[in-house]
Amino acid sequence: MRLLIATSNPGKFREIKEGLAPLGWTLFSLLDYPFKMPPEEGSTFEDNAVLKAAYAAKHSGMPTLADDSGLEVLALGGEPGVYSARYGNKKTDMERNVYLLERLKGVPKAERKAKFVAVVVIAYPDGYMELYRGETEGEILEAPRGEWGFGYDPLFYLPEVGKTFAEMTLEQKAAHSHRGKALRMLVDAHKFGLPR
Ligand code: ITT
Repeated sequence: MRLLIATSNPGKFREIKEGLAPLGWTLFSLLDYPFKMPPEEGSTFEDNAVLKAAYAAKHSGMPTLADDSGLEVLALGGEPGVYSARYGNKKTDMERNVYLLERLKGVPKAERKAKFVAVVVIAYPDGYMELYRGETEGEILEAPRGEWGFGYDPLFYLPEVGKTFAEMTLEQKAAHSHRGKALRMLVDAHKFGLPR
């Protein structure tokens, strides 16, 4: 299958490409179809993933995958959630990480639980859609650790692995991550046949 990956986030693109590799599909990016994506106005990850995938499928005429994802921090009532990419109106990953640490100042380790969520949607030009959701629970550290990944990865710690996402290889992150889980569901559905 030929599939457009409608994301402008290079970190996500790399992980999606890796996750879909077992299917052997031909992947395209927004560099191949340079149209402007719509504003993400939904109040859930599902709403935004559907909005992005359906819009890009309509404008490209191709089956299109979109990923809407984010971090939910328990002590902050689920913030930043769907606002993860623009938390505190900060422009860079580094600034958003600093802002998150400020918001969590004084919150003890036991209360720094957080969850990453990824919703991956494939929209087809005829309106058919598939939706997959993956979640991973962890803790927000008091200082960043690790060089890899993107976004909040240096602050997101998995106690069972003893590493942040930013200290993991691409393969190790995929084995544990919200996005890895959603993509494995997609791959299995396509390997074993979708009811369509
Ligand atoms: P597209 O909409 O173009 O795909 P985006 O980065 O704006 O790119 P989202 O609106 O889904 O995508 O925002 C997701 C944000 O959540 C992302 O910018 C990161 O800050 C954070 N995030 C999501 N998955 C992550 C991951 O695996 N590791 C670290 N941060 C992640």
